[in-house]
Amino acid sequence: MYILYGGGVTRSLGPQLVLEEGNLAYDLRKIDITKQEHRAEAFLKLNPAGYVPALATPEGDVLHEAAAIMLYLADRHGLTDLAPSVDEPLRGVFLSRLFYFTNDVQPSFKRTYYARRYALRDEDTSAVAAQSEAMVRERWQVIENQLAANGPYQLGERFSLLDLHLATWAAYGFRKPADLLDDMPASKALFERVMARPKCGELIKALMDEIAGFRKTMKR
Ligand SMILES: N[C@@H](CCC(=O)N[C@@H](CS)C(=O)NCC(=O)O)C(=O)O
Repeated sequence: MYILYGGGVTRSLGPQLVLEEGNLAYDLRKIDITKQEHRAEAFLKLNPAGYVPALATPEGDVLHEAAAIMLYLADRHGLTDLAPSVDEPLRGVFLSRLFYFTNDVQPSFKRTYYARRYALRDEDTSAVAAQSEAMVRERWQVIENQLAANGPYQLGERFSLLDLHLATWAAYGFRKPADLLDDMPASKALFERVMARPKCGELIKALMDEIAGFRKTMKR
């Protein structure tokens, strides 16, 4: 049995969607980041990086990094409907797109939420958030163009966990859930396809509701 740490407004939903799509047994343990539980001693013993999500494997290893967890689950359980296997030529495009998102899109996205950490002076926080948002849009446009030219999924006709991963990030939006998609029609169409999947729609909707509530109390 896997133990997934996260829940609430966190991005544990990416790994959770793979667990659900793969029919894998898991227990979800809530770590409340609004109460700093991700920096508490007990959690740091599990994941010294102090972030959620984290996944404890049946062997007792604790993995972190949402995309790595998603890929690990797909590979380990032979979920080739979620990730091309290592001997498939398409694996190269798949890895390239996954790493592009985690290395290039995600950090700017996260900076929009934690702009305060990056501003040298309090009064610069909004400018850092605005600049980070512009960077997300510019980097996301690369994906949008790929989808418009060769969609509907990131691997063309083939659905994969890339699309689950993208949907969880899109769900956050900037000022309200999923607002980034207002200017990205091909990404929006992909998001709607993911939402229509029986195991995904309700969970993504629940995340969006959590985010909408969280935004009201959140300070950048
Ligand atoms: N690179 C990590 C980032 C994880 C991350 O930033 N998680 C957020 C919650 S969605 C978190 O732990 N935030 C708390 C913080 O940064 O202090 C991943 O992709 O899993």
